[in-house]
Amino acid sequence: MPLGLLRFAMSKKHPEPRMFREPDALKAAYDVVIIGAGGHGLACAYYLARDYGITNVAVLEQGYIGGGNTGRNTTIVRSNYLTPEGVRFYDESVRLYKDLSEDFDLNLFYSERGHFTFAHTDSALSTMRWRAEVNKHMGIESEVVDRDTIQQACPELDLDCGGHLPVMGALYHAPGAVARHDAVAWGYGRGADQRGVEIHQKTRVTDIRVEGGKVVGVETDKGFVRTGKVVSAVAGFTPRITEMVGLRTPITIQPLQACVTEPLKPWLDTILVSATLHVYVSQSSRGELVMGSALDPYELHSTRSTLDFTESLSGHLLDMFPFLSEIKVNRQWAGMADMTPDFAPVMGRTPIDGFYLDSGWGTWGFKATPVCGKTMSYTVANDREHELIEPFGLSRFENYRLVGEKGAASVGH
Ligand code: PYC
Repeated sequence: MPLGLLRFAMSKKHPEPRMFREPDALKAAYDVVIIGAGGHGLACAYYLARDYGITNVAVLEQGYIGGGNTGRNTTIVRSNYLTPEGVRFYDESVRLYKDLSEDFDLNLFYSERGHFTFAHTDSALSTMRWRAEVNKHMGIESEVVDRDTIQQACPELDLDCGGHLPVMGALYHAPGAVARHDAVAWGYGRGADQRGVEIHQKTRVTDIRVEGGKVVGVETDKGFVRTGKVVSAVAGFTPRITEMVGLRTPITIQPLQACVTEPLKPWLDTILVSATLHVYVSQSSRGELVMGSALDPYELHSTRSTLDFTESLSGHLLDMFPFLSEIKVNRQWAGMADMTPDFAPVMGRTPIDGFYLDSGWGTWGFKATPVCGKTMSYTVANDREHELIEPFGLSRFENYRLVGEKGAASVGH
């Protein structure tokens, strides 16, 4: 490294501003406490401060910013869902994502790639048609395409998948995109911090105090803080938080694993999903193939990775792209997916006054980040559900008003 550059780097004359302050001790009281400094919690804090002027907010994080599911996904953004409720909700998220880099003045590497979900059977093709019709009806760009169109978009693909499960067609969704996941959390964190929100990392919530059916504060490993409003945005830790307030939900936790290969020259510029082969894959701006598969088929509160996952995913990837057989897998990881019976989220107020849930993300929390921030901040500020999240209340499980979204999962779970 040239000496001049090293001297510049070490000099105190040009300090690089840090992205966030590190606040000292917790204050005695906040207007709102948000549990979880992932994308969702930070987005809620950001919009509370920016849109409602509510800045006396603490975001409490047991680990570090974006270290949970925000940093443990495959960064896909899309809105080609199955139910009108889901389509409307995720479409707003896609709309917000498009402007986010400019909004933050931070490059999120938001990259529209087009998203193909393959159908290998007649019944899968009819679900794709169903989704395409719902999508088009709601103004979303989605259409069923034939084999030639897929082959043109990705000449490297073996459409017959080694003769095992030929691709018959696909649902094509032009706005499908990828973005840099950790930068999404940093952007929201920095924006919230600049507006006065405190982000306390390495601060664990140990209990939530409820008196007379109302939240009055949270216990943490750094002391008690008073607050009348607590937002839980902790994905895979949701059952631990809801237990603190004595709330029962049908949320269960299952690991969702993913991995990346060594970097390759750019060759894959679309996002490809095969529900039947349990594969989704895209190429990152660094050249790595980012890929994942179905949920681990059991309940487990853990982020351990398994060889079994990598072996089976690699086998299926090779059905699609035999020429990748010499490529190395560089890293793998797991998130803890908070699953609901109908694959729709659980959002909004709860029977405990002042306790709000942003949960039930299953396998699509990352793509919902901006719309969650917008709708949860509205709900907390106004004590009334934002209209986009009205269908996703916890009470739907008692009232038999489920929002069946399983057919929109990338892969069969
Ligand atoms: O729903 O697009 C998706 C997805 C990709 C990875 C996990 N879920």
